[in-house]
Amino acid sequence: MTYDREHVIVLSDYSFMHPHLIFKRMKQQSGLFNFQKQTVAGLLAGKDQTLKERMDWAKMRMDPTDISDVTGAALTFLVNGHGPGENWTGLFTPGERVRLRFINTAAQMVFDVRIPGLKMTVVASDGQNVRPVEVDEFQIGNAETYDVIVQPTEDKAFTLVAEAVDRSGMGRATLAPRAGMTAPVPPLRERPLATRRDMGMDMSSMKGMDMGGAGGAMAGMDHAAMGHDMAAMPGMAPQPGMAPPKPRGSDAMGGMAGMKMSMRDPQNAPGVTKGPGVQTIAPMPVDRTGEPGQGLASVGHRVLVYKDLIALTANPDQRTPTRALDIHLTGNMERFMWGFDGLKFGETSRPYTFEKGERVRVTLINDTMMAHPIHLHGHFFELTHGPAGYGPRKHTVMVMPGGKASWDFTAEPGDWAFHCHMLYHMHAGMFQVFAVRPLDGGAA
Ligand SMILES: [Cu+2]
Repeated sequence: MTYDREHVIVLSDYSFMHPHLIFKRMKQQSGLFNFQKQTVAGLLAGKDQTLKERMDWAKMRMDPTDISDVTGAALTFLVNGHGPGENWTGLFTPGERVRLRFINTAAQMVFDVRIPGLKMTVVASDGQNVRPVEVDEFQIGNAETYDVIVQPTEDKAFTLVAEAVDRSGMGRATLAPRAGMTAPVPPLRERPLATRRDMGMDMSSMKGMDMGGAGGAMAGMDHAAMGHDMAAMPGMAPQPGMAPPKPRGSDAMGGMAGMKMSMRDPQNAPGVTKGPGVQTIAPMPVDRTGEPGQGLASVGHRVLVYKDLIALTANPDQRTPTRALDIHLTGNMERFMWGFDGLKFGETSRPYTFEKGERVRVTLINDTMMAHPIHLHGHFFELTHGPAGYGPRKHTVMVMPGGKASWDFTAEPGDWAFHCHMLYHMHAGMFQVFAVRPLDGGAA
């Protein structure tokens, strides 16, 4: 798409504390930086969660306000290296089409970006062109990039808001015809709370389903054939309205109201190594790439979702994957342990291995209660939605809690880092190697 000028917008989070000190403190006491815990007054006033919900959370020893583990209490949010008060300003001449190239370089913070009064037309993500899509706001995970075009026609200033996903602060800048101008800065919005959907146990998709009494027709269904294994098979994605998997374990399915699901049932994730690093396993993870990010579900304007992204030109490799691989994102928030498939990077974990040129469908399943921006080096993978051959090509995808995200990729020879792009999660062990062999030249 054509444009008259461009500005690179680098979002970051800065702390005066040394990262090792932040990490140590989180290890000692997760939630330390979460100063937004719910209050008894809030409970009595009927705000936030009900008592029952809160007790459910307490039983799991987790805190639903833990949307982000390092917050504005320890961080300052910067735009192009400038704090909110410094007001970095990008200039424009009214009527110009201005391309803004957003990059989230933050160590830990995810941002929600908007420019009140201006529509943003998204034209690229992770450096790859997409069909233009007009939005009012988008969420940007660590390492993601979005290019948007705006066209301010009036001779006035606009505030560029990069609000921390946990609403603990914001990065702020200005777009204006002349330096020194400002526009109103909106207040921080209400913080999001993690939901049952984030726990991968939302029942709303089951409405209208015939449960047939206690267990009913579902009783005989095999989870392995109905769950993520099936979703990971090319051309076999579950259809809307299709029965979700029957959770295993001792809890019988006694109809909707009495349904219980365990968030610790290992049979819901046979490939995951069980241990202290796995606090929860989403019993019923769903594809959430059509949903706005946490905190953006009801903001009253159009928010970008991954399913809006369609590649502008056809993808170079359109072969059907010959193999499906599930990778679980696992963690223990209490102990600040993070990993893949229950293992942190290191002694007991092994690289994921691929053959050179192999076409593989990877499904990321988030068993934790936080979103993770998962990043693969050396490749662009294609999210699996959209017209055949036009899945958006990306190097980083946010996987929502209790959610899944699938992508196809063509393995390039080498050893490639594969990790959560939140610094402290990666450092804690949410890191692995994609080992693709043979190397060029035939070496093993
Ligand atoms: Cu992470």
